[in-house]
Amino acid sequence: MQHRIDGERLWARLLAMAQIGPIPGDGSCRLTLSDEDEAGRALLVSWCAARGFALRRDAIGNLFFRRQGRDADASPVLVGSHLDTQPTGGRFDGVLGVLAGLEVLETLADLGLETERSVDLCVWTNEEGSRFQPAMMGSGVACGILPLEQVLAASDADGVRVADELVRHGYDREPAPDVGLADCYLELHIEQGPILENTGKTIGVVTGGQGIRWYEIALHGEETHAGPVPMALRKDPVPLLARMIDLVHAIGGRDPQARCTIGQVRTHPGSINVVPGRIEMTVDLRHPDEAELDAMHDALMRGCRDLASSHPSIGLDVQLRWHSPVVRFDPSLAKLVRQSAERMGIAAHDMVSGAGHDAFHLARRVPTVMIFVPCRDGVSHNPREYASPEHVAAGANVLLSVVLERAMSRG
Ligand code: HGY
Ligand code: MN
Ligand code: MN
Repeated sequence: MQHRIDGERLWARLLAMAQIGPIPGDGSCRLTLSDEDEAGRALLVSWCAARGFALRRDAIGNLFFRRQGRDADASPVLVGSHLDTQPTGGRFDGVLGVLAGLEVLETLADLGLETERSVDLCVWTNEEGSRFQPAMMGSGVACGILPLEQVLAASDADGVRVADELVRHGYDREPAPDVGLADCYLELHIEQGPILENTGKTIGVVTGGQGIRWYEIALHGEETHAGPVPMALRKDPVPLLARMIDLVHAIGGRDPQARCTIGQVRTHPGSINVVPGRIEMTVDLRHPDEAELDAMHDALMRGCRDLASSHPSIGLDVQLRWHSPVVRFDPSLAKLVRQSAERMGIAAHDMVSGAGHDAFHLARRVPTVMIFVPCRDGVSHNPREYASPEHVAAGANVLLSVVLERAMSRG
């Protein structure tokens, strides 16, 4: 017998969560550990408490809701994702994986199915890395990849630290479950790209994720008046910024699988009639092949050295802030996803994730796989982000099927 989730309940939950931190255009803004993020978490806590799913929290604010299995000693099956969003985020990125995970727990409870293994719903703190860097912070700490003290000290643009926000919201250093003891980790997510929609497939069988490198680059010149000083006498970093932009996009254009993004450019003091004394910019490089990502890194470092020497009056400082290596997910779990979709007559497509996810960290500790569903026009990190109720339900049903495969036996 093939069990099914309650698609209407899941869709209603997605719309209810979207009421928290709403922004124009049907989007969401719940920045990590903001009041909106905390309100979204509180709503989830209330839903889970109503079903008796016991909550545990760790020192970085990750949430773990457990539906107890028959064998308390058996390694649990983990499902989940994140609730924090980008500043101009959508209603599905991360939220779908969390609420589909809740829907799976509730469906198991509605059916009265006693699983051998416990099933834990995980909500990872700061997946987005927008307010606090790096991204995938909570899962990185839980997997022993990011040092707790380092991320607690991370601060936002206003100098507020992660540690300050955790204290403000009443998180304390509870003993964390060791995610390394889990049987597996399963994450449902919107694709955030155009492949599934363009191929007409409903389920993405995600076999891995591309590598990511984040950089912070500072260009140092000298502030001066925009009027009296001749161009040749200025120490204006803007011409070098133009060369840097060309360099980064030349690197990103080196092959169709390479990605480069300059997400932030800030001039200081940022006044219309002051030549900037300092310019800060960020660079995000990605590639599905680690050696190619290394080559992109080398090209960026070499290019920065060349530009620094051709602009001797301007200081150029490059910092690698974060490196998430190329990741491979578990082939046997990918096979379960493929078989589940096939059994349900749902078209599936093997693919690699372009976006980073908490599953990238989990995959370095336990067998892990992701399940994608299409998002309209491939758009995400945008209020326009949208996934249909049918695709949402299909993804959650495949998630339920794989959870049952893994949780119903100790095999
Ligand atoms: O950066 C990413 O790919 C993810 O959205 N944090
Ligand atoms: Mn996400
Ligand atoms: Mn995201």
